[in-house]
Amino acid sequence: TKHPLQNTWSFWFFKNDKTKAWDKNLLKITSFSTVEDFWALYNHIELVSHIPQGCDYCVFKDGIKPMWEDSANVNGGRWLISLNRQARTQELDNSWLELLLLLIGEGFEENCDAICGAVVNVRPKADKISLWTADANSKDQCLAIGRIMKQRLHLNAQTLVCYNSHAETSHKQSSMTKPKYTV
Ligand code: M7G
Repeated sequence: TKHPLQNTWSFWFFKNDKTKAWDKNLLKITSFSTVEDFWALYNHIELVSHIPQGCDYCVFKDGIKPMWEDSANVNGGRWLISLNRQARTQELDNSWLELLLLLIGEGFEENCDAICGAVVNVRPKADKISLWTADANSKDQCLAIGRIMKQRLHLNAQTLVCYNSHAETSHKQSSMTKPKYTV
């Protein structure tokens, strides 16, 4: 018998096709709800360090679309880690897997219900790993989640991890937005 997870999760792929609108490139590939089905999927797909530039992987709780507009995300935000190109391959793959295990293993203690999903963006300048939470205004909850993420991804204490609300991210004009929280 398979080992059930607390939640059912969906795996999404963002295909970098500039001829299409952003949301048309976002494809729900499959869902899983057991440990075994998670590993079957993980072992079947490309490591994130091998997917083309401009593409994303997203893993979200079933029923939540990996977009700002989803009702589960609209008041939320994300903890964001940027990894420079030298970090590609090992550190990128390791950190993404570690974050997935935190998600599906419900590693955020009393704040698991606030977790929506996780995204990895493969980009020319810097890859990004982010953890999306439901309520950007719940400061203590956001900070508790951010501290666990920072610790479990083995980021050194000097690395600043920043949280922004999706409202800020979606309205920003430049790439520099003052973080709402940092850990
Ligand atoms: P990105 O892929 O998150 O990061 O956003 P990047 O700038 O490093 O590539 C790129 C663009 O995709 C944004 O400026 C938006 O035009 C679009 N986009 C990204 N997200 C996450 C969303 C979303 O949730 N909703 C909508 N409507 N557009 C989005």
